[in-house]
Amino acid sequence: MQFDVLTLFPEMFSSLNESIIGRAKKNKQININLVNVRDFSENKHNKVDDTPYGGGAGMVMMPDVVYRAYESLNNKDNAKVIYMSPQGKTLNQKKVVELSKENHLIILCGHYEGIDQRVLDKIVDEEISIGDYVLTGGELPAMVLIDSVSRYVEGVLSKDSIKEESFSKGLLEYPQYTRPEVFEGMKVPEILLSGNHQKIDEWRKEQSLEITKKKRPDLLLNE
Ligand code: 4GS
Repeated sequence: MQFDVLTLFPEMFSSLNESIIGRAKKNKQININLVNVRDFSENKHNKVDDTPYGGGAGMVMMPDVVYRAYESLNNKDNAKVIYMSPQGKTLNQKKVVELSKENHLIILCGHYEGIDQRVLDKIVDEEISIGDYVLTGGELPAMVLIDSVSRYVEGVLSKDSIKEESFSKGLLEYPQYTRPEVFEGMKVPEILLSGNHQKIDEWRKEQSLEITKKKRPDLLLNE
């Protein structure tokens, strides 16, 4: 899967070189193309933002600079353009699965007070928020989107992980335990040592359901 990211801070995305997403990049299961919007400033000081018309605090990213950065991608396969913004629909797992079926996404990250509305109107297909709080930029949200969507790209996770996840669809995870068998006087639940895989599956399913009822009953109502 191809991700193109339009950002003023491409270096922030170096965290995607670690762990599972780093491996997916090395294995060419995903490709993340970082486009530095600043490279498309035609100003001698590489200026990318200006003060807002009408006054007010902060700076606004200029529409022509963002547009040139977008145009440099030659979006010929008509990839969906996503703008990370608190005004978008809040990301959930259903949306993540839906987006993982695309083979190319373009993600636009705003910084400062935001981006001139005219270029958003011209190029953005969909706005997505990662939650109801205000960040300094869309870079962390873009990384959240790339991470969550990449998990569903063929080969990124093991077949077993995918199977387990679809088995407990929409529920919270059951508790996990590893060695030692006794930690600070607390024993691992006996059933997990029994070797009875059918009973273990039943126990885990029941734990998932109970934990979800107790901590996030709202998830049980969502389809
Ligand atoms: C989010 C969010 C966000 C809003 C970007 C203020 C800089 C900032 N983006 N989900 N301007 N929450 N963006 O806070 O996506």
